[in-house]
Amino acid sequence: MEHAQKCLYIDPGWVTAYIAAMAIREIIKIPDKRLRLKSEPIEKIDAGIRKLVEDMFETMYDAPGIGLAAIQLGIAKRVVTMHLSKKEDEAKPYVFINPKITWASEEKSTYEEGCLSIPEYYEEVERSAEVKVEYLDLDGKSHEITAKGLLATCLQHEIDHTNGVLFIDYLSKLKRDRVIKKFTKAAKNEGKSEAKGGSKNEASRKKEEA
Ligand code: K1U
Ligand code: ZN
Repeated sequence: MEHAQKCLYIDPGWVTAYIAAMAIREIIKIPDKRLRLKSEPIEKIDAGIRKLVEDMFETMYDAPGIGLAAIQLGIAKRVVTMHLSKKEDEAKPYVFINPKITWASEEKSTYEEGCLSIPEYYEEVERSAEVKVEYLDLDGKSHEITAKGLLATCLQHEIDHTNGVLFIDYLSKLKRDRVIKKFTKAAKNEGKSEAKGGSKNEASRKKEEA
């Protein structure tokens, strides 16, 4: 009996820690107005910021995506996570706190971009081929990175998010209006079904499916 009790005992502290570590958050989608906010700089890298970064990685890998800005989780702080495809040279997890473009090349390059806040919509966008970006790491240490290829594209896309800019802003008004209209209609329909069938978001639906 004593043995059985020992085997069944689960430390509640460990369970709490385990649940706290598993946090896939909801990614907000257009036309959510929060995506147009200018995010605030991080003054102090504390436990809250470290937990936010963990959750951003979980959410980004789950989506799946190669980059994420905190505002896409509805949090207007200048924090970006990134992990490019394994095929790329720069394939490692990156955290950029208060990222700032300090130089952008005149030379341009075009890439077919996507956005987790505008799912399943891809369009070619022209941006600087090379950029220099200053940022802090999770220890508050300052760095400057020189990026080209997908890393340069993704950095510009994510830094745009921290300034309330979306990749559709670089498209023609016709294309932009068309995609905004489509997502506005979808959000309204979702609102109607939520009223009928409860108000579950994507994150809680995924949790139930798991
Ligand atoms: O910021 C975001 O919305 C994430 C976005 C980043 C990005 C992609 C392409 C060009 C610029 C910026 C994405 O991750 S969209 C999804 C995506 O590109 C992808 C997903 C799985 C595997 C490979 C790529
Ligand atoms: Zn995006």
